[in-house]
Amino acid sequence: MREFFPKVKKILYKGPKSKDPLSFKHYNPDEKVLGKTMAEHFRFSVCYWHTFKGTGADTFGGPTFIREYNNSSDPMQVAEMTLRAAFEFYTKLGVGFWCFHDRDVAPEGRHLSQTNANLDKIVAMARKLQRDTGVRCLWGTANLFSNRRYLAGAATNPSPHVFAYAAAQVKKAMEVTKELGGAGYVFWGGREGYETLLNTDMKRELDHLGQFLHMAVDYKKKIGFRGQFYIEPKPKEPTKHQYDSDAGACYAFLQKYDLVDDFKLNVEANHATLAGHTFHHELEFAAANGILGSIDANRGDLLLGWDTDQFPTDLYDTTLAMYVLLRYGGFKTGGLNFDAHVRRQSIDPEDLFHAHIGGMDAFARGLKIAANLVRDKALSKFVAARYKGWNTGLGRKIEKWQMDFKKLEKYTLANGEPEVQSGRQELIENVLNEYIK
Ligand code: XLS
Ligand code: CA
Ligand code: CA
Repeated sequence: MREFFPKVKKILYKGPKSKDPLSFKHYNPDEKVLGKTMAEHFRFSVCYWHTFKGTGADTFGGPTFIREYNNSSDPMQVAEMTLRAAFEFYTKLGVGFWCFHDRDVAPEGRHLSQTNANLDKIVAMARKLQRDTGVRCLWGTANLFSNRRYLAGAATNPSPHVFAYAAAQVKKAMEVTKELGGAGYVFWGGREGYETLLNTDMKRELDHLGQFLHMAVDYKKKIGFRGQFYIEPKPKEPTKHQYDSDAGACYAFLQKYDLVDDFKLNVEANHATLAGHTFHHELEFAAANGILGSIDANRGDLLLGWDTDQFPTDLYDTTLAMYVLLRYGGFKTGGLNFDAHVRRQSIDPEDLFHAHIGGMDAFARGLKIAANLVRDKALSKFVAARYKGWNTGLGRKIEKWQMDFKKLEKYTLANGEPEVQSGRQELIENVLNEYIK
């Protein structure tokens, strides 16, 4: 069988002292942390679009990556070679999952039925490769943003014909995700937003989006697809404003349109920072509201205001992400998908491995640190002390709905000024630093 990454053998865990750059120093899939193996905690996934379809192009210049699997003028042959390369990559890296858009894996034909036939052919191959390698599909999705027809959005397009096309595309993408045994299906807004409010009927667009997602839920039930649906928040890019702007906006939208039981969130680190939040904030908000589903792991660059989708290397980020996950019981259907791409200058196929190894090791370190924080109650003891007033007396009565404004006034008049306490922020930051080693 032809190899597309001949210079790389299976990546093994060789421990923190390893000098081999193509080895894991911290990610040891079988090592147990708080009762679960690392592989079970993370459910690592590689994304198809950046990793195998990324070219290194930016707005100032064309492709910089030369890949063997792109070397054909026949788009279906490219699709087949790319799929083989992808499964070689997953196997050598040792990840259990992959994610894809319909249009990443198979090219569009001249009309939808041709496009669907192309997709069917590649999906049949993918099914076989999944069976042969044991690699599973974490989630699938439809690309409703690259084709010219979607320039003004898909479900929120002013044209009902585009709405219909998008529905047909999502219908097919759900069918193939089901066929691949996908554990989930993602709806990322793509171009669901606006460039200017001057030409936009926002209320109508939001209603259409709600209706579109209901149709997806209905169809899911109809075909018996049991994967989890996710919405992926992102505030801007490509549009000036995207309706799914952050976890809070998505939660409000899901509640308003009565979709909250059918969707969870796929939280992406870089989208959090674009929204002016930390990754930690978005995860905590989603988890606290019971809608944390899956994670797109990457990082942005705070000096650049756009979606750079870099590989995660920051131990504070990975630690705090794992700290949220551990406290809320970890992934059920979701996983940790590297929605990240190597930089334009990282042109060698091996750079794809270095990038993923770094991300997986950064999360493995984050998990171990977070587990120590949980075990020692290093942070939670401060939180518990800060809120202890709610466990007894007045606090308990309020939480039990035994008080009202009149009774609270009576209490205040009788008890005078409340005591104030230190928030201990600097002390807690020092404690966290002691654990991040
Ligand atoms: C783009 C998004 C996208 C989704 C899947 O910014 O991250 O890649 O994850 O459509
Ligand atoms: Ca993403
Ligand atoms: Ca992104």
